[in-house]
Amino acid sequence: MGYTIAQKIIKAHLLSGEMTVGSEVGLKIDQTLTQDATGTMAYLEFEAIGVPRVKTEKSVAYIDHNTLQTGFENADDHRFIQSVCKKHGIYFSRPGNGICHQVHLERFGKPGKTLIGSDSHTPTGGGIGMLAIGAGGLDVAVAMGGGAYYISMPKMVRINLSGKLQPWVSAKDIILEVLRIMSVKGGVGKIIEYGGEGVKTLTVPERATITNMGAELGATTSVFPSDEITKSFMKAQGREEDWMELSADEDAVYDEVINIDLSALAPMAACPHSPDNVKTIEEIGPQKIDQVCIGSCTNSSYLDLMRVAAILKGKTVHPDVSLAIAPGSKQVYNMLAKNGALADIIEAGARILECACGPCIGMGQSPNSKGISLRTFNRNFEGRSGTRDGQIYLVSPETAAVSSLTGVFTDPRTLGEAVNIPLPEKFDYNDNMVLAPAPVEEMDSVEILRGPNIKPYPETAPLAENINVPCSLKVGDNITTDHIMPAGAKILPLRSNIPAISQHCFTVCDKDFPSRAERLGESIIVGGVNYGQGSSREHAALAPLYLGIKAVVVKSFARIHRANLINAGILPLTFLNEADYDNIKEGDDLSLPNVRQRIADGKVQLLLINRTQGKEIPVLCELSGRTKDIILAGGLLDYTRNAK
Ligand code: MIC
Ligand code: SF4
Repeated sequence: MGYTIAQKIIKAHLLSGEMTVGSEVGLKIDQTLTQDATGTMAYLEFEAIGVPRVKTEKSVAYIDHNTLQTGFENADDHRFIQSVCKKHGIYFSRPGNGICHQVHLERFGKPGKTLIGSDSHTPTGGGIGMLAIGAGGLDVAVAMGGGAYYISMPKMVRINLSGKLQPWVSAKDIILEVLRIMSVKGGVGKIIEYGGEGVKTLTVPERATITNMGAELGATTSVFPSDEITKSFMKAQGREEDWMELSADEDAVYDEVINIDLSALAPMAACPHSPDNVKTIEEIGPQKIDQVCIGSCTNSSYLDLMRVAAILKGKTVHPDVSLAIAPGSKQVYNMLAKNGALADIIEAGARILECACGPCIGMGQSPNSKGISLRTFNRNFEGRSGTRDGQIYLVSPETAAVSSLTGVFTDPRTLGEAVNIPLPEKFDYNDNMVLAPAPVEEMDSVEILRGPNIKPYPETAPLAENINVPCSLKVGDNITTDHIMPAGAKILPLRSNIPAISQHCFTVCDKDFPSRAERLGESIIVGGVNYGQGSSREHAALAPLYLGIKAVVVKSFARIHRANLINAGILPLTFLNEADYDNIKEGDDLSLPNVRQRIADGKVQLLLINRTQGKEIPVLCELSGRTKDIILAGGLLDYTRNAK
């Protein structure tokens, strides 16, 4: 039996476990990336692990999220990360160099290698045939220290692409179609591989748009083959020697196959407030819009922005629309500046931002009240834009650009004949904004620079014998990490300060939650399906840890968040019978008797007693040998320290 692309990479990196679906596999990690909003914590954790020099082939730290710098906090974090990188062997991509996923694809990613990143959109690297996975900061810290990264062996999904996109229909429309078919939880426990004749019609930046937004399916990762198209992209980046061919075997077996005819696709939008709430632009109709934002790690490549510039050239943005554009990297920005496309964009009236995440994470450009904003980004969760009642639609750069001119939702196919924008034979690359670490012999003299807002990792304790605590919060289905630990310009500066940021935990759902949890001392949270979807931010586990959350009981979890809860020593429990969700109310007194002993004995089923309602609720605590030991120890940091 042949192997899929992902199975080939996993096999070549397998340190422990067997490649049977659902069983835990430990992988050797070749590369890591961090960004600044998760990076400070990840490097504090790396320091706590105590390994002097990273053991990966390449580790890169990017500064791209917290670049508004409305106070000293972010600048201090940047300086801290820069000094850690210099000392411990990590490359440092300076603020201004671009968004981690875009830059990593351009300059560092390699087909056939493994990459984990403390950001959920790390699978962007799958666009060049990497096995690139989003993870919590602590998992990245452990991998930098030479430890394995563990996943449960995913199912394999093959998406066969046939035909060719019509003019003005875009790679974004392909992934929106996949989201329409599979939903935001359809990819959980799966790796999505693309194949078929249609793959040959897609350039690397287009493939990367698709693998990037595979994160919104809840998938472990997404991957394209590495072929001649990949080779010419890497050659144009001056990195031909980093290329290798990689494709699935003819007789590879997939658990699920989906067929998509590219020629049948139309421009689409993910409507508020979920990336899988997909409609065609035609179905939405010519509704008035207020704002357009173009950029983010999904759609900010040279190709995307050249298409946007071609649409805007010689025109003026509609008087009722604000258009903001953030190129994905310095390379892209610079090339647009040199070839005149930037002038076309400026001339049309766009508001040009620095190359960073910006509005995607609510760092500026929040829309007006009830404002309809078309964005080329990947997430439209409620409130994420910084405007609580903002109506965010996720669209392609082509749909965004043409709509910014007309002031209403507009199908870009109305533009008529397509413009042909070939990828350059040579990108204008220059790594002058990437700082190499100090040589080993100088590392001891590098001083780590810590600002006053940088606080230590919260206190942990080994799992207690019994848990007798109330339910402090009950939430519904599809709770995102943006609900649990909101981001945005006001809260992001607190990412290095868990006591302070925890005061914002769950305030989107219930503004009194932090004070109530603190008053109760210790408590349990109850939730519905796909709890914790979205970001990899471990703050969505560390803030609850700080607020005394001992367990989270839900119908089902999103992958990265579940791993982050375990890493933080919080019990991730699922209802054996989903209907029992109705048997707990906020404020009920709950018990998990003999919980430590039962988990130590390897019991999967535990008893949750609702003492207020006098009900016994069976719950599942599915842990492997390793994750069991992590939970017993009180989290991955203690487990790793104890193992030393
Ligand atoms: C996001 O898009 O939600 C983020 C901000 O990039 C997060 C990381 C974070 O919260 O810092 C992610 O996707 O993991
Ligand atoms: Fe940055 Fe947005 Fe991409 Fe997250 S999704 S890495 S915030 S651009």
